[in-house]
Amino acid sequence: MELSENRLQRRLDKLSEFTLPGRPWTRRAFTDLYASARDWLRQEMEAAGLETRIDAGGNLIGALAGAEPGLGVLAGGSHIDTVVDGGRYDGILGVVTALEAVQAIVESGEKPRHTLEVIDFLSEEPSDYGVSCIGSRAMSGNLPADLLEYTNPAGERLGDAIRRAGGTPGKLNGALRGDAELAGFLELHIEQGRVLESTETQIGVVTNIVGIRRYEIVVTGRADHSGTTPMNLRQDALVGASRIVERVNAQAKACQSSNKYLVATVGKISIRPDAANAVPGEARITVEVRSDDQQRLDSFLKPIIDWAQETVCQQDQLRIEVHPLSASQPTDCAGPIIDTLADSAAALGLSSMKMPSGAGHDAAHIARLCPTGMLFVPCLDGRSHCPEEDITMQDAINGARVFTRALLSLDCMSPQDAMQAK
Ligand code: HGY
Ligand code: MN
Ligand code: MN
Repeated sequence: MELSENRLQRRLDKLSEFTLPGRPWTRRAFTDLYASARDWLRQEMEAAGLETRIDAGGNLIGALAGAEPGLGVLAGGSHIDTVVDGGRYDGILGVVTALEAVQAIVESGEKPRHTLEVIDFLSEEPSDYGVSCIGSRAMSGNLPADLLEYTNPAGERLGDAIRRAGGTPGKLNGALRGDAELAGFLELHIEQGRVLESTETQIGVVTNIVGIRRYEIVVTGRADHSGTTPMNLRQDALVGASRIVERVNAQAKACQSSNKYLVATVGKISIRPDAANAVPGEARITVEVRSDDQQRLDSFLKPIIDWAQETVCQQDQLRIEVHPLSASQPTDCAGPIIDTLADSAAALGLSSMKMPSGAGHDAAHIARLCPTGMLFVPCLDGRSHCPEEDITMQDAINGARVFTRALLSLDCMSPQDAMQAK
């Protein structure tokens, strides 16, 4: 059974062409550009001999029937949406690799025991509706009805956007896959950090994926004329928000420890009236906290809000509101899949190391449904979520070979073994 490096490269190149002109790489979920990319991908899946469908969560799925359907589905995939001005490989490497692996199996004439699925999850990146991992949340029954009411800046409900993407929002009141329907899930992804590159390791085998909390904090003061309002009479919302940003950063630095991972970021800010000659009356910031420890995740923000109420708000007569946006739990990958990935790398003569993922992934949600594993390949200088993101084709093909070998190993596992991986 042979993987085609040329076809892998061709598909990566073609999928990369679906980007906003002059803003590589920007392929935001729910846009026409994204719909065109998905339509191209669907055609590639069908040309590879897969049956395609869009599930109720808006996920694009290509399936190859197995010889023993009772064994359940082995799936692989990732996402093809990007952040704004994002990277060329974040997400698409996992989708294109899963498609290449299954197409190579089709071309070998071998019939897999399990049904194999290639999945492009809807909107993995934080969307304009304030929610990320929309398709994998939906598939795992973690997209509650209140999130469907979130709106984008144009006022469209998330539920309507999912319908526009081919999903059925009315059917999202539970997991979209039955118990044990999925026997296992694998996701190949670029590392988005610099551990593999700095240790010259070819493959990362992911042990666990951080949990993520995202909040919007709205600071309200009073918009005033910047020229006629004395400094001691201002209620400057941006000054207040800036002090909270500084506090988030300081508290995250104070939380650093050798055995627990925690990072916090304020990556988005908007102010009103947003004019050079107006004192800001409102500032909105997003606070994102990531950790492998549930208790640290849950307890991070409250001390900051309490401090802000007693200081920032009192001193400058400001008000703050905290709106939780989304949450994902710290997730362990399945031991037997970790071992299968490590064994596959070794069998191919590739160096590997076990490591946590500081990035969130669809795999973290699918792990609620079935034994799940992830593997990383190095990316240049650890850069990601920026146009400088880059990998070598050798690393891409290394990842594809390990992914494919692990998929074949899992396919030959007996159902009992697979179930033990839970
Ligand atoms: O934000 C993340 O961790 C992922 O790259 N979407
Ligand atoms: Mn990303
Ligand atoms: Mn990603």
